[in-house]
Amino acid sequence: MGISRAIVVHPELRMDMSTRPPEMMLAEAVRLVEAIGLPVDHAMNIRVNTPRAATLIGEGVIDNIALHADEDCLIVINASLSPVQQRNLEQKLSCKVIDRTALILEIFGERASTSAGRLQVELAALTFQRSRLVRSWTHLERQRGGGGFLGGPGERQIELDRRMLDDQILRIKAELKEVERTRHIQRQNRQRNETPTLALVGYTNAGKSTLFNLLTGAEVLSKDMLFATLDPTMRGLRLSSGRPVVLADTVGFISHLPTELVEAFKSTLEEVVEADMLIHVHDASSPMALEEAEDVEQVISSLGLDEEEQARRTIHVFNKMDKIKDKGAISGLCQRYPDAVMVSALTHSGCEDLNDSIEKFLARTETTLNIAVPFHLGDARAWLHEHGHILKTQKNEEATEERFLVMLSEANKARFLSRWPELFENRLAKH
Ligand SMILES: Nc1nc2c(ncn2[C@@H]2O[C@H](COP(=O)(O)OP(=O)(O)OP(=O)(O)O)[C@@H](O)[C@H]2O)c(=O)[nH]1
Ligand SMILES: [Mg+2]
Repeated sequence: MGISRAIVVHPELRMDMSTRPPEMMLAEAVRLVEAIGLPVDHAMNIRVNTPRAATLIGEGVIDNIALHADEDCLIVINASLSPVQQRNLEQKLSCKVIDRTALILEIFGERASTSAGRLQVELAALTFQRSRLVRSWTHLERQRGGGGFLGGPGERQIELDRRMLDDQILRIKAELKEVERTRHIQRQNRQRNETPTLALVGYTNAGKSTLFNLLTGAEVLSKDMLFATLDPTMRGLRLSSGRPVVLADTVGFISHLPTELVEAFKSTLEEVVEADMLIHVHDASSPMALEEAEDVEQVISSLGLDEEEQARRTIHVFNKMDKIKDKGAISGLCQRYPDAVMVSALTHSGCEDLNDSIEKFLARTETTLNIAVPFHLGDARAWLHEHGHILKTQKNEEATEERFLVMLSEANKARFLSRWPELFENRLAKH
């Protein structure tokens, strides 16, 4: 029989500095298990005053779990287990036991659908496995009988496992490099086009994909499930002023995101933080919205965007406002992010405000030029249409020239200037 149901245990560890109430942590762990399609039979919070080296949790609790468990059961411990602890628990309970990191890896493994995504998950899983081999060195020491196909007789199995994992890790890293090279070229092309890229970031289930679909008309899976999205999607769209931008939807974050995953997904995530603008989507209806925001900011910091740079490049969106009956309930969030835009991706309320806020943000990094282009310079006019954000055009009476009120990024302004310097002589005026 395979595994058909799960028991979730959240050990409340005293050294855990988390500000979240344990029942919230437990509820999130249950949702993580549901994200791999397993029904949760029992969920329990347990207080662990002295973590046991051999099993983490005490005998009494193990007996209690055993009352509900059988071999069709997966036991999920919402903490980090050492390989020894995991093995001992499996022996005592006679069923499969995994910890939070293994669970999240499992979800990612199910979701990955692009080749890059699959490689990244595989890399994370192998790194995780390898770290466990090293840590459990003294406990997992086994001899492999002679004639094993993996190596000479008498060689330690663990060394073979380690070597095999290292080989696989190297192979995957090489494959990933190739994928990254292609993506890098695509990114460079986008940058050359100067179409600004906006990336949706946020805690898992905040509503990023719903908002993405609403803004772009795409049909990315949005679902009431943790980690519905794994692989990034990009779509072009026009803001209401007609200005083109590229919007990116991507994987959501969670508290205690396994470091192996952050490391393996670094290139995907770096692409996110390299966007010209980050749209941090908050689930305003979550009682843990502030803590979730902190987790998101921490992951982004770990990718190299310090607090100041993040603040400069991010706008905040409070989503699911349709669920908020009393604004007092989100006063903490409002205090922390006073300029946030309030929307509901479900009822579409606040979308115009979001549009305006994006336009305003982009305008901050651009200069507005008022420039007259002689009619015969068709290529200059076409260039402005392609690369600039045109606010207004007007032909003169004789129809010999067209005046543009246009917003250009600094880089594009320099390009235009070097190509058509004559247009700037005596004509350039800051709007
Ligand atoms: N009530 C309400 N529900 C919303 C809103 N926006 C999204 N949802 C729901 O929230 C759930 C999660 O939405 P997604 O768009 O999949 O969230 P996500 O941020 O992309 O999540 P991951 O991809 O898992 O990180 C879905 O059930 C949506 O229907 C909203 O404005 N109001
Ligand atoms: Mg999503």
